[in-house]
Amino acid sequence: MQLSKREHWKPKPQQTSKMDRLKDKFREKSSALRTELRSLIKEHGDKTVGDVKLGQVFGGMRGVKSMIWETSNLDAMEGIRFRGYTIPELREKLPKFQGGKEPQPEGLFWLMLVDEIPTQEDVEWLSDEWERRSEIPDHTFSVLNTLSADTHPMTQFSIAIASLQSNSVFARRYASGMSKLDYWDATYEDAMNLIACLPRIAAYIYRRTYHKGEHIEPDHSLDWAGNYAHMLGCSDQEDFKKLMRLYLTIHADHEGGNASAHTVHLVGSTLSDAYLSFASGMNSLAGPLHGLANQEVIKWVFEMLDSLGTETPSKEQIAQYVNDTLAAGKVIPGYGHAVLRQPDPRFTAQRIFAEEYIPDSNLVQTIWKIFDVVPPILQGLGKVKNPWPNVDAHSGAILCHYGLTEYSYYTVLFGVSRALGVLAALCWSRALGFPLERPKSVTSEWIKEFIKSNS
Ligand code: CMX
Repeated sequence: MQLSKREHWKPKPQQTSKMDRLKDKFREKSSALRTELRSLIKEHGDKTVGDVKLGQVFGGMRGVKSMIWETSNLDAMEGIRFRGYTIPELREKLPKFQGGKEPQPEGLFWLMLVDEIPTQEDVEWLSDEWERRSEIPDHTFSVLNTLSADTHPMTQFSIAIASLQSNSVFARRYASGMSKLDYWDATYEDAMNLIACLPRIAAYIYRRTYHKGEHIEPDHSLDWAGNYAHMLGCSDQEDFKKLMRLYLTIHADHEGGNASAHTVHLVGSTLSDAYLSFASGMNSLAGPLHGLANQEVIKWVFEMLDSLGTETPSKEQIAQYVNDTLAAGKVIPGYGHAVLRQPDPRFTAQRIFAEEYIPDSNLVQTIWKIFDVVPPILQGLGKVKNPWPNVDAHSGAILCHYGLTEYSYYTVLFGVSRALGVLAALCWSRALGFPLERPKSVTSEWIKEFIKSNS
């Protein structure tokens, strides 16, 4: 057989928009930074930015500076800043949907990608652009339909994302011989297309799993988050849409070292496209020490309420249940963090929302009582570095109020949001020409020899 006649995998060609104000801005900013960083690395590449201790080698690499992540930065005491802005600042400065109070995730994506607060018009453009790109291939729905309804929603989500990969612009252009300098362009197209498709896919998974496959058609007049809320079909729709705008903003990014972001970065460094990289990141988010903690929190709270036989437990009852959980050798879900050493501002943002919209909810009030009870108990153990609540401690109670009680689904919501940060960061990794990630591992034998020769 002739070489050229051999069967060769070719994804379908796709149309891309010629007028793209966000892409034009990204091109300009990223090419300037790329040039600047090249000369910075040439001149300062030998400087040391930190030492690695043996405890860090065994301890999950906490604090080891080893990656560039442009879109956000995490401070142990202050929490997350997205391009320098705290969550309260984002709530104030990012454009809102039709005069509402909550920021639109579109605005945060714009900010993370090009380091500028967008105008209202920019955000409307981006909403329309994602709407234009949101067509989902039939085979993705077919793939989902073949999965048994008891397949965990995160597994369904990951499979659906991987099934979209046949649309990858990056994979198609790479297969036909793309220049390295164009990697960012194809990645940008994939990131925009993938983000555009996520609400519909995620809502489809929810409705097929919990609502007998009775799907709700998208509402093309809505924004990205509002349309997702609409397709989920929860009660008190207007407030639920507001919640989703906030939720999908605050979960979007948490610098690069967290497990899901780092997974996307690592897999992406092999030049796997955005679909494969993001699906991998979602498999990482699905672990109970990471994103799945949002499901674990509310499950643990419901089990506590069932075992106490009340919907309004006292702080003393909660303290006893917390101690029992710890005595059984389990963690308190929603508490602790690998980096943070204060209450997570994402917890606080949700608390402020709940104080305004649903202060009388028994479940929400239980979350607030748990907040009063758990930190001193964890502190008393003497080993927990951060006794404070993280983002996952609050979300379930608010979602339950709006009728989204199926907690096995919660990590999918987190994942839809997380796409914004990790895919904006992947565009930067491609634009800045980051290489294949390949740290050094050592054996425990090597460590013992190292200690011997250094003592
Ligand atoms: N309940 C009980 N024990 C806890 C604890 C908690 N919430 N948080 C930490 N600890 C324990 C650890 O299990 C560890 O115990 P051992 O030494 O016996 O193994 C000890 O305290 C020291 O851990 P640490 O250094 O404080 O925490 P890590 O950086 O190792 O782990 C995290 C961080 C998030 C995995 C951990 O705090 C935890 O398991 N929390 C509960 C799960 C959770 O809420 N995860 C979501 C995090 C946010 C996210 O990524 O979405």
